[in-house]
Amino acid sequence: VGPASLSRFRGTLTGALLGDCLGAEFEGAEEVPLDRVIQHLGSLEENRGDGILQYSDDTAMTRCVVQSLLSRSDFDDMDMARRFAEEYRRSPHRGYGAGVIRVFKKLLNPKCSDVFQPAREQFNGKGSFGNGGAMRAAPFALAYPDIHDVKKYARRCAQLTHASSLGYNGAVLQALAVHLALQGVMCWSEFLEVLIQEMEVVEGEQKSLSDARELNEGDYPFSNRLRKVKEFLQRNSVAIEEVVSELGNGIAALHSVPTAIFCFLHCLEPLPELPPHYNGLQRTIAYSLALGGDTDTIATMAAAIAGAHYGIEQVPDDWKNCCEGFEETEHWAERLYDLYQFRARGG
Ligand code: F2R
Ligand code: MG
Ligand code: MG
Repeated sequence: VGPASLSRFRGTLTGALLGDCLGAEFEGAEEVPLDRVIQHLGSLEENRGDGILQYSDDTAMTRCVVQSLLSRSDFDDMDMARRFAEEYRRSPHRGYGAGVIRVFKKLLNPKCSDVFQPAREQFNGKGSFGNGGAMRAAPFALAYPDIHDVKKYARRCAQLTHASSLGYNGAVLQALAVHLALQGVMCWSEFLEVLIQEMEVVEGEQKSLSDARELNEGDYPFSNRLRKVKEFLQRNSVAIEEVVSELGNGIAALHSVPTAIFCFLHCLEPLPELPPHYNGLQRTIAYSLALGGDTDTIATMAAAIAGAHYGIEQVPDDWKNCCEGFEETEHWAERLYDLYQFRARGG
């Protein structure tokens, strides 16, 4: 697959959908034995498809992001906020975070004039550090070829619900990872180095430093976790328990975005514990689920990166056809590709 090819765009959005639909089965489970994961994934091959696996809030919000970017041909904060709130009103039982639904309810109030204000009021004014901004960040890498735009709009979109830098910086990191994977070329160490360099700048901002200190995380928490990812990848083997205890598998962006990046990079090569016929994208999803915890969200983020890297050719039809909404996903990937190419030509 060539750099920023249509196959990679389709792979990104379909990978994200798959990760969410397949991961939802295990969300919140403390331990997920690998044979259960393999059995679950194997059952998809015996199925008729027909979108039987429903997507959760991760995809519901990603779909809003895609639809807003396509209909406005750019980032429009009011339109984006309206779509999130309307989607929640139409379909409130997609497994949204307990806090973020307060934001939607305020956004639905016609008197709400500043669409960023409800997010600022969350958690006694501290803002949410959940991974809800990061789980929907992949489309920014598909709409904007320029890395500055990818960072800027992933962050602003996340700030509609997540005012803590520990939340929105996770969205920046996730969008950057998809952006890099979409371009192809890099080896894992280069990939991580670029992410660390970018995140050090992002996390050097005053609000990032003060938010991290307030939560006793120390300075540069995302950059430091990426260094841990690097350390793990340099080893011959790493146990799932260690990945969970050092990187996390939780609902906070800090405890899930670096983990998703690790899942993608760790699965670049075959793993002895996974079926040898699995390709890289299948390995990434299976491994993400085996971590337990916030499986739908870690898998959606890891598989969006993997889909951007490997392209649609690695998405098995019988896995894809089991996911609610897969046809529209493919169609939107093509339209985002056109938008990206238009911008890349200076449009
Ligand atoms: N919510 C879930 N899973 C829970 C169970 C769902 C179940 N299947 C069901 O249907 O009932 N998953 C989804 O939520 C995550 C994304 O959450 P988001 O959008 O970030 O929400 P929120 O509410 O802003 O943050 C999540 C929780 O994190 C804690 N938190 C965040 N900021 C905090 C702060 N400053 N201080 C203290 N706690 C904070 C709170 O517990 C929030 O509720 C994804 O996993 C998605 O799949
Ligand atoms: Mg979810
Ligand atoms: Mg989740």
